[in-house]
Amino acid sequence: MERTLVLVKPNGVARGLVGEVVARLERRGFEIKAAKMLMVSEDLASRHYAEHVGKGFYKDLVDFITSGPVFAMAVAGPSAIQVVRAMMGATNPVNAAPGTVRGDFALDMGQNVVHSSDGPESAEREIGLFFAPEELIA
Ligand code: IDP
Ligand code: MG
Repeated sequence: MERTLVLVKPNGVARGLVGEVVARLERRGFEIKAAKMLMVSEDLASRHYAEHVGKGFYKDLVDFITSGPVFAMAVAGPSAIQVVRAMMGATNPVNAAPGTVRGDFALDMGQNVVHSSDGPESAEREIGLFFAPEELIA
């Protein structure tokens, strides 16, 4: 059993894709251990995207993730990190396979609809950024 953080980014929320993403995760068999709609603050954005500070696209990344409501989930299941990333598709949606979220709903790298954690340390770190311990189902 492994946990990962999934975000439906502001364009995904605005386009009404929260249910689509939740449905795919539930159908696959994952459990949702926490979920909420929130506005990401500049502070939370800079912590969440700390690894990207200094990159050319960093400002656009923070501007985008803080631009509107985000739907955050802690998702649990076998090999959740790897399997959920596969379900979300390649970072650049142009390369994302059909059948993935990005491959079905995105074309723009900067606005690629969803986030999911890329490893065990980042998953636990990111879940801790978005959820207080008492918000998580055991
Ligand atoms: P990931 O979301 O697939 O884990 P990361 O490399 O962690 O990809 O990058 C975080 C986010 O930053 C991506 O989802 C994408 O929206 C954006 N991003 C990454 N690389 C670029 C780029 O070269 N140009 C513009 N945006 C980028
Ligand atoms: Mg990443």
